[in-house]
Amino acid sequence: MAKYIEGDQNAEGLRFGIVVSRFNDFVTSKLLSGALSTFKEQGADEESVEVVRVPGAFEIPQAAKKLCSIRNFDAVVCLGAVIKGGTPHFEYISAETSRGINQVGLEFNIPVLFGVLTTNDLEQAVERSGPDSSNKGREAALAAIEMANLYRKI
Ligand code: INI
Repeated sequence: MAKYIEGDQNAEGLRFGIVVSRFNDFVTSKLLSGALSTFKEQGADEESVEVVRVPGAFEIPQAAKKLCSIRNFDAVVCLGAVIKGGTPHFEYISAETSRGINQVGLEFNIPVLFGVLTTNDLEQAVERSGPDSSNKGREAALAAIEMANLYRKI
């Protein structure tokens, strides 16, 4: 016999922060739409979701850390798009962004979700930011709701 603990996908009464980067805005704005509509569909109040914009993916962990330190969110969703170019720049930005986002969640004991696309090309980014369930902003928002409910139960 064991007791199982897991979160559900009811967002009523939960507070969410979203950090979204402006770089590759034509993709990140769609990730943001996917996350916002998912929070709404799952029952979150509009005023319980706050959106913070930063210049690029590299700045996402910094803003997420600031949010976690001064606001009382149940979860923070990070959204961005790092698209590979011809130089090693992509590797530095994507590695530091993912590492930083993970660190913030562990440091503050708040679910901090990774909705940052790291793709080889624009086509892959577009495929993952469409209006359907493949939208990674939507996926990150659903994971945020589940984790926020899980943290309340543990
Ligand atoms: N920022 C991104 O969010 N995506 C990218 O693809 C990207 N590329 O390719 O350079 C990018 N660079 C900017 C970076 O995130 C910082 O904003 C900048 O270096 C200032 O710190």
